[in-house]
Amino acid sequence: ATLTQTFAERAEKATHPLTRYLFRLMELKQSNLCLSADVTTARGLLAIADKVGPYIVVLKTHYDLISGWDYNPQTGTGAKLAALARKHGFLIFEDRKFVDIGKTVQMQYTAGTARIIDWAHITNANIDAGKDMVRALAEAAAKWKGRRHCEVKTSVTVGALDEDGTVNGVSPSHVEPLEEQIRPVSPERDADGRKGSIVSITTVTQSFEHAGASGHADDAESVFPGIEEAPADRGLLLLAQMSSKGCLMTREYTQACVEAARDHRDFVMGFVSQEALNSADDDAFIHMTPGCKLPPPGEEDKPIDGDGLGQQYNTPDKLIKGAGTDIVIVGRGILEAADPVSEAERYRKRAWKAYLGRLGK
Ligand code: 5BU
Repeated sequence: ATLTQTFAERAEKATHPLTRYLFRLMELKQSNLCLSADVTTARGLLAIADKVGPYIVVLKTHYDLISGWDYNPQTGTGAKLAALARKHGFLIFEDRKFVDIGKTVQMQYTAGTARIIDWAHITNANIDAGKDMVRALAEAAAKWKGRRHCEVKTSVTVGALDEDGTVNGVSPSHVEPLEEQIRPVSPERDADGRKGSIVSITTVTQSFEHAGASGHADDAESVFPGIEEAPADRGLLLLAQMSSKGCLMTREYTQACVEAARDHRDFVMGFVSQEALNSADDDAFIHMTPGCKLPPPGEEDKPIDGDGLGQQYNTPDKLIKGAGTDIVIVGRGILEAADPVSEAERYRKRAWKAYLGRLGK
């Protein structure tokens, strides 16, 4: 069923609000292209996102290969990327490939330096460690959603820790602190910041209006005026198959991903895979596929070599029309072109044509 349905029809069937939004975006922009923005600097990332934004529906990142990433939640790289996502109408997909116990992935998703959940609409997970971690990530996303309307109040206070363990000089506590870090600062401090020490207290009382969660009137106007605001949701793609040579993911593993997706329809948007995995009743899920490259213009019949490091490539036609996936993910094919913007447009046209071909149009 999936192969013959339009993205507009699937927008109606999808259970996840972000998937519905994405399918509508695809129809509106006539694009089923994702740029894998594997550049090495934050500045380069923002520049390419702004230039290629009109041609794509998803921007895929690996934040950990980017130098100069600014972690400030309100003015940093994630927030700037989210503003570009609103401007051009695309979703941000951090290709983090979470794999660990549930508690750890929750923390990696929501905390630490990058706070992926704050700026990435979509992330992905490898379920080798067992599917409970999908539930763990889903719970973290639900909690995040509950908090997002709050404003942030961060304050740093220097106070003294009393004998009884209370801190003098704590910042306003009319709202429940999300986090409070009490660090000893005085030279004669006790290493554990125990009673009598001079301490510095950082209180994050509320979470900020999360990047990417809403639109703002002051954003530069989009070239696609019909674009709606993305819903304030977070979604997960399950890493069901990989593009690389000798990939060890078995059929059983891939099938387990399909089952885990069905168990978490409110959080799992679909799959990163090399082919459509849906059965007839599941066309609500979306498939995104890396390992995509076109032969250079004018050399259409030439085979496309891998990169010598295990990556294998297929054309948009083969992936979308042949294998039934929905979105092609292209990195170096676009990034290393002499003119990445016109190359992005070439990929967009090809991928869209492959989709129309699949529909028999
Ligand atoms: P390329 O330059 O188009 O080869 O980049 C492909 C990107 O997709 C790169 O960021 C990989 O980490 C990512 N990728 C992949 O190549 N194959 C996979 O199966 C998955 C991700 Br999952």
